[in-house]
Amino acid sequence: MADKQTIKGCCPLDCPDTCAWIAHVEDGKVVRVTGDKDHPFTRGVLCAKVNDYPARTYSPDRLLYPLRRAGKKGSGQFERISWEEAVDTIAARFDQVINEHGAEALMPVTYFGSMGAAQKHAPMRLLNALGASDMHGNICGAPSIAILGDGHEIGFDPEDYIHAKLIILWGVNVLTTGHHHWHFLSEARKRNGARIICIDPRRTRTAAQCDQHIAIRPGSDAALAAGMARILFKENLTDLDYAGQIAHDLDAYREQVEPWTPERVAEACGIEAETVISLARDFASAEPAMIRSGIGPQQNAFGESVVWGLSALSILSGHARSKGGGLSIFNLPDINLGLSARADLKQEKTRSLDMTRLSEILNDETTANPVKGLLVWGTNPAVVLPNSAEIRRGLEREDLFTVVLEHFMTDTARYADIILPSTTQLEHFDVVSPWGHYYMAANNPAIAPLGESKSHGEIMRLVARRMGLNHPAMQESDEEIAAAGLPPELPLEALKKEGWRKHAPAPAGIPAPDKRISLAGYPAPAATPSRDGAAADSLHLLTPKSHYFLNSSFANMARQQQAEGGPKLEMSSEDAAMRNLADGQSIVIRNGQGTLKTALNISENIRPGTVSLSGKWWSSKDNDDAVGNFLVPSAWSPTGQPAFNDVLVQVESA
Ligand SMILES: Nc1nc2c(c(=O)[nH]1)N[C@H]1C(S)=C(S)[C@@H](COP(=O)(O)OP(=O)(O)OC[C@H]3O[C@@H](n4cnc5c(=O)[nH]c(N)nc54)[C@H](O)[C@@H]3O)O[C@H]1N2
Ligand SMILES: Nc1nc2c(c(=O)[nH]1)N[C@H]1C(S)=C(S)[C@@H](COP(=O)(O)OP(=O)(O)OC[C@H]3O[C@@H](n4cnc5c(=O)[nH]c(N)nc54)[C@H](O)[C@@H]3O)O[C@H]1N2
Ligand code: SF4
Ligand SMILES: [Mo]
Repeated sequence: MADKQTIKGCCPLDCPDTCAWIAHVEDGKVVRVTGDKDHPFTRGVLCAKVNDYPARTYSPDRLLYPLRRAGKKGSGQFERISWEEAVDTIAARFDQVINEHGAEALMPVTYFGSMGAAQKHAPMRLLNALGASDMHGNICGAPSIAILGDGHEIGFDPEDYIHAKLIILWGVNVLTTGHHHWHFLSEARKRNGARIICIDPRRTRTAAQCDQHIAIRPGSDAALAAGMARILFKENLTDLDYAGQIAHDLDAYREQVEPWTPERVAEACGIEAETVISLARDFASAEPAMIRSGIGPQQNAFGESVVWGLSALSILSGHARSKGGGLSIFNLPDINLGLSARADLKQEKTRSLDMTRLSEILNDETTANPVKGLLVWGTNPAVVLPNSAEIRRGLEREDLFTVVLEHFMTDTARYADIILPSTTQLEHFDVVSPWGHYYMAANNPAIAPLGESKSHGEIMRLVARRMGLNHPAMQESDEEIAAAGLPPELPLEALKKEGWRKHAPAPAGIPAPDKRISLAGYPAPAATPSRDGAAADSLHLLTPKSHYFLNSSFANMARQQQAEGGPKLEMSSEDAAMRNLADGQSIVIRNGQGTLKTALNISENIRPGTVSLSGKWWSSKDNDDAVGNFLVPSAWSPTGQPAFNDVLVQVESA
């Protein structure tokens, strides 16, 4: 008889849903993972990306041994070495960088490949103790982080979606990017007859399930929000009593939106004036209405104008004060797992580098203190950052010593000097804090690490010991590292045993008069700057999330690749006819930044003038180099969001 066990764990990926899973172990092998039936979001199902997660863990392509570069950077040629040799090399090279250039010449490059506190933050503990440069910047939703910092409410308990009477899905593809939220939206439909309206240049999987789809021109959402606010003011559809208690500049805001007549909005957004008017009225009259917004509309040169505009609608209408009303972008438990990184270990304040500007950081030859050593983990910058060609050029530098912690030979790992094999979520302990609901989750390891893979906590401990760092924090266990940010009311032991526990933040309430916020900070832009001087036949390129990949994760997995069906550019039949292009044919997408070759997919699901290349494909897999970020120039919004969705291209037959 097989020895069977079930282990409570959770998905580590950068996704709003943070599912709780059960790992089914038979004779020491995970045979499957299933969603936890009792978890209020997971409800027994994972998703199209993750439901075969053991295939990732047991993949024949998995990196299981330390590797040293044995060819040109980027060539992917490596040789196996022992852990001892790998750790010795890293310690010696980091020491050399510190002695010759100072510790700030070491730079962390990390994102949310794993959102687990230990996987995400343990390596930072090492760099903090060494006095390396700090890292900041957000490649995902910088405007949302900025507006949070300014005191706006951009989240509420998504379990309250069921109370909404009208739901606007504003630039979010829920059924692909966080499908467990759909349950609560459709519950609102069932209970209250709530209408669901989707605003997206593409007719997505989500838009197809909505009652109304407004195929807006990309980059014009702030104009629509301003136009709606103008109607709210004009038709007395505002809750000025409430709004005045929240914001201090209602008059300035009213003036700011005054020029946005329905006709002008219609022109900017490529929609009907009637649509603007009815949307504003429907939104105002529902009791309550909610807006759930995603990341797509923020990823342009003025993402702040979008999130500030949506927050203004939530406040002016008064919906923010009702259960199930208001704005939902990030729904965050009030917990700071970042404490696991132990910033307090730094002896002195160090400079902080913006990871979204990695191409500049690596290639700037004039800087007084260039980066000479990189520690990369939980991210694939050669694929996910703008200006991919320049990122790769920077990573090729012979004087740069790069260490990458990875599961697979990603495009980034190919540029490493040393690659260390990381454990997957089935092989280590961790704690995950979600960004789309309030259920904290623990991940118990289901099996021992495969091959010679190690958790990031273990890697930190090894290198720290070798480098003579003897602060007790440098030898804490993974569980201790993961628990560093847990509050007393959420003890680690309880979380481990129960698997997950809700930890909602306290309600925001009405601020003191001198703490009121501003609505008028980021006006809607009068015109889209990237269109100035653009050729008449330019198309607006979007690079949204794909259904079967999680950013660039899983783009190397056979099942997910097959389901995704290969990289293809989605284009309207109108645009294809103008260019004499046929469905399925090979095409070239180009702009001043770069050139890509893909297949063409003629589709009625995208508005004319806009094209879309979904999925973060790798160039090291046979897929025509369809790395969208070869076409994305270095451009940022005012608070530092890379403008991934603010790109113009030309398309022609290959
Ligand atoms: N399957 C899957 N799920 C994921 C991810 C994944 O890669 N794959 N990634 C995860 C991550 S990191 C994140 S941040 C979330 C993101 O979740 P979402 O925000 O839902 O994802 P995106 O595809 O970036 O953008 C959503 C939609 O915005 C639209 N859009 C683009 N530009 C504009 C615009 O100017 N205006 C409007 N109104 N719409 C616009 C796109 O067409 C797209 O359908 O998803 C998470 N979940
Ligand atoms: N053009 C364009 N660019 C984009 C976006 C877009 O929509 N369009 N989306 C942006 C957004 S929203 C985001 S969030 C970023 C995402 O960018 P990233 O955070 O870089 O996301 P991934 O591409 O999934 O890369 C994560 C890497 O971490 C690795 N990983 C996962 N778990 C572990 C672990 O436990 N240990 C180790 N060592 N590695 C692990 C995976 O193998 C993978 O290579 O991309 C951004 N870039
Ligand atoms: S990627 Fe998201 S939806 Fe899929 S299992 Fe992980 S948390 Fe759940
Ligand atoms: Mo993201």
